[in-house]
Amino acid sequence: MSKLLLFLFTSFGFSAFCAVHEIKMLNKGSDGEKMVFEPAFLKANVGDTIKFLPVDKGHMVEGLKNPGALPAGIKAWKGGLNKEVTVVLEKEGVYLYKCMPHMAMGMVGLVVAGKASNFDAAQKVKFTGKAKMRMDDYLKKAEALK
Ligand SMILES: [Cu+2]
Repeated sequence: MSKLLLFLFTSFGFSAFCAVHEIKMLNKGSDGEKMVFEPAFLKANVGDTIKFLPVDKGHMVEGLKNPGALPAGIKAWKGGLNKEVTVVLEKEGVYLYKCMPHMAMGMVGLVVAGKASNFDAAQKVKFTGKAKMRMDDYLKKAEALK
């Protein structure tokens, strides 16, 4: 009996409550934009897992170290070039990340886990050029989840 319950709990626990989301690192997105994460804006839940997939070569992903770019207590991760990276969304809030080699081409992204509770701080992180244009768009979507 207890084994059965444990089985039900673990299998349902993972499938029903903790989703795995894939974000592709691409030279060209499905909308024709160059050097993108897809999707670059993602709404997920606390406890979910994000898998960054190096579909095209030459990309990497790292969490921004700027104050407020990640929920309090989350350490910025840094993936290697052409490496798959798994990030568990352990805390509620906004997670800002980038591909260092293509930051100037606007290769940035944003995940919200649950509510965008650190939105005001995340909004203060400075971006320039194309990265700013894209991030402003993602932030607008995140603002609705405050
Ligand atoms: Cu890149």
